[in-house]
Amino acid sequence: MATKDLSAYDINSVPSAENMTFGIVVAEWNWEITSALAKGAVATLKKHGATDENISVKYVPGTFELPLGGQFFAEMANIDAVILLGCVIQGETRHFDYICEGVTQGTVDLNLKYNKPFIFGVLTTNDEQQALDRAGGKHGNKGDEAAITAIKMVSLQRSF
Ligand code: DLZ
Repeated sequence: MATKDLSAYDINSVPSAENMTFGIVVAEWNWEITSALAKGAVATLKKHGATDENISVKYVPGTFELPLGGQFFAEMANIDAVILLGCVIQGETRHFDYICEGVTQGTVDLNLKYNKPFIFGVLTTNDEQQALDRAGGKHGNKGDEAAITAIKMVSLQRSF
C-alpha cells in the first residue's frame, strides 16, 4: 500500500473485513477535517466487507482524549481493532507538542497493553490546508489508510 497516495494501493492485497469488528474514536476538534477522516474510514471498512453492525463510532472532545476513548472500547466492547482519528494543527504555543506527545505515547501504550491494534489516524500539520489535503484532498484521505491498516493488523493477528 502506498503511504503517500492511497489511489495507488492494490485493493486485492487487503484481506476481507467481513467478520471483523471495529471501533472508531473521532476527535471533535477541527471537525471539518476529522469528520472527513471518519467518513473515509467507515467507507473503506465497508468497501472491504465490514458491516454497519460491526462498526461503532464514538466521539471525544479533542485529540488528547483519543487514547482514553480507545481504552473505553478495549474495556467495554468486543472489538478487534480501534481507529483513532484526530487532527492537531500547529499554533503559536507549545500546546501542539504536548497533545502530539500525549496521543502518540498513549496510542503505543494501548497497542501493547491490550495486544490489539489501535491505529494512529492523527494528522499533525503546520496549517489547515495541509490537513485538508490529507482529509480527502490532493494527498488522499488518511482515514482510508487508517482503515486499511486496521484490517491488515486484525488479519495479521489472526494468522498467528
Ligand atoms: C486545546 C487544543 C488545541 C489548542 N489544539 C487542538 C488541536 O489542534 N487539535 C485537537 O484535536 N485538539 C486540540 N486541543 C484540545 C485538546 O486535544 C484537548 O481536548 C484539551 O486539551 C482538553 O484535554
